[in-house]
Amino acid sequence: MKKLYTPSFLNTRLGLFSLIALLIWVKNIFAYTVDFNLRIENANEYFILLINPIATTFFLLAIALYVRRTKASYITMMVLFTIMSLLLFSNVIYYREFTDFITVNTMLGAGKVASGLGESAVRLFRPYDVVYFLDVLVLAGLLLTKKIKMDERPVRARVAISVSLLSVVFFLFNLFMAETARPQLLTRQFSRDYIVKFLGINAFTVYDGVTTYQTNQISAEASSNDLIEVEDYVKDHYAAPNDDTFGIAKGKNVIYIHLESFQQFLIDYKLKDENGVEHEVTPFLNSVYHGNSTFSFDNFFHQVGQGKTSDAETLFENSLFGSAQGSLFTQLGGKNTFEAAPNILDQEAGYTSAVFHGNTGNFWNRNETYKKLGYDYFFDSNYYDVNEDNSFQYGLHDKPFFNQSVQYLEHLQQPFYSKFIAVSNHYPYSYFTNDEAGFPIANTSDETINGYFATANYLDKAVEEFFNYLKSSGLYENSVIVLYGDHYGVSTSRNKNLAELLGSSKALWNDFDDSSLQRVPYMIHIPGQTKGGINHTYGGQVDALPTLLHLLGVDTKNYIQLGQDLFSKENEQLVAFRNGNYVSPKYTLLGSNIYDTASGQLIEEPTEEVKNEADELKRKVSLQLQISDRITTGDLLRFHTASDLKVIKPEDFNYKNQLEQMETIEKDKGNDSTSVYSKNGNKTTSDQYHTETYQNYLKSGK
Ligand code: GP9
Ligand code: MN
Repeated sequence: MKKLYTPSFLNTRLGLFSLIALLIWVKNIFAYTVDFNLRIENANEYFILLINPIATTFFLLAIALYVRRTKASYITMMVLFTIMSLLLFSNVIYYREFTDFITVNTMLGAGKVASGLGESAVRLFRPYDVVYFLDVLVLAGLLLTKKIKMDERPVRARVAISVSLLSVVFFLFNLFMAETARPQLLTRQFSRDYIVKFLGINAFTVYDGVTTYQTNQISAEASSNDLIEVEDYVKDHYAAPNDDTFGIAKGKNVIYIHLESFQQFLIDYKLKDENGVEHEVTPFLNSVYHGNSTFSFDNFFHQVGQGKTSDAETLFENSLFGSAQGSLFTQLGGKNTFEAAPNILDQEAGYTSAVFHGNTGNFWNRNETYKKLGYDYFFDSNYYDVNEDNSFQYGLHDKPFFNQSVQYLEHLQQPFYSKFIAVSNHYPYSYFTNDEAGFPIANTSDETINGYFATANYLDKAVEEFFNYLKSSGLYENSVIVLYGDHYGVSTSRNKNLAELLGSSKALWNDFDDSSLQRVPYMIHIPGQTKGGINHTYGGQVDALPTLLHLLGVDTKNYIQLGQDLFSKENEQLVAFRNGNYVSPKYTLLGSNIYDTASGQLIEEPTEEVKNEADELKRKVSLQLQISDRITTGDLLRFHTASDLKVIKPEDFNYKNQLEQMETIEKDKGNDSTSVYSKNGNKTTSDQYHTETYQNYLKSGK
């Protein structure tokens, strides 16, 4: 037999160390390209992806270099090699099922995950999976059979330290590159995909472990006594429903339409093109806004922090604020107990619930959080036909999104509580270059602002098409459709560039103008109602849940909610921003400056009386935010048994094969099935959906 030849460098500790590091790198890159779908946007991201396994691999593997005793050192090296390979491979398997990475919480609840994977875990294996562990076995074999000889000479301490230090330096370089490509990557915690894409699996796992530990620490110290103060606050702050509006939408389906990055100023806005011709940006939404079936609000503010969209969701679903830093969905969404809309409506009135969104499920940790909120179904990008042409970095474009959602929507049992998260009108508001192009582009020095109107117009058309479908399918009459903007689209730092388009100027623009622009639409459209109109009450997203529940005839007294029904006569009209500033009909507080809200003037020398009034409002706002933070960081709702809400078990929810799940329910219910599909004689309503591109729309001359 031919003698197996092993290159001599493998007989040194550093030689084997280098080979293992190389193998780990190769396997990571293999997983990135073959198994994970990380949506690489450009050459820079590609570069970061290529380098990201290096620092952590060297850092961890270097531990073996400090071990002087021969055998122990080799064993350490092989154990680390095995652990890193296993971590990668388990993520690969998990990803194939869940399109997500393994969190520390998932590991701790491994039994539950296994049950989520089902008996079918084996079907997740692929023949080529041998690449993930063959190298470990071969090296172990070569060492055991002494084909690779163990080097008796310890690695010099200086060398070991240098490797560790270099890997730290390299990690900092990696982090710097990542932060440049995706600012606030770690603080805002957008998605697990991003952290893996920019820092790699090892770093992701460590980071996730540290943050999980931190959040667990805080909630471990909390006790049911902490709830007393919260309950007192909620009781004092409760605003009783208004008899005129309580229950006017009772029993109706709820269809939330999340208007991405949509600010109030877009409503009724007309953009001038280069010839001075005015173009209404959102004609359809304007018609909804002004219609007498719509209760519209023109002093409604977003209250999000760094968690942006996810914070808006937290506010709307729970009437609680997002976290002071980062995203509550990401930090606590998979772990905390909530008293969220889907659970409340299920319990109080037998609602089915579903979210539709054309982005990957783990963005903002939605796939875990929605279960804890009690959402029966979550249709993420896995349920849509998403390709290069119909999507961008945040997922599927709005027209195909609404269109493709219908095939699932029609199978939901009514009444349902649903949410459609649109996304095309998202920074950087890139211009369409296909058949959707054509709406004028603004002409400012800021590219972001320039495209904002065209993407908003696209969203407007997408929503219109969806409304048309709702009408033709018969859903419309049985539903209340709530449209809201989640947060600003133009960030404060860019507002000066927007000033002229809003009839102001760079020179005149001030902080008060910035705060005024935090208005977002809030429109409650109730077909059949004629008493709608534009309501000037000051309110924020935290107020949406009690407002909606009261319209549906559900009293909110027993729940922990921090907002107030906007129709209530007791509403105090005080809007907290997440940073502690506020707006009220009388005063607006920005930092230490008090403005007169009506005139927008800074009150240069406030009298004692003004100061006291403004301070009192500040105290209330701080208290509301503090109470919210206490509830969320301490996970206090787990102690709130008075609400009698069902305790949610995430393992009861399965966001796989949801069409089959809904069809089974339809079959089981037979004639009692209330889905649109069943009502339509077991025929799809998808053919009632009509969509057209902007170019075709122009041609049709409508
Ligand atoms: C992504 C989308 C955008 O899925 O909801 O979130 P945002 O960046 O606006 O917070
Ligand atoms: Mn958003």
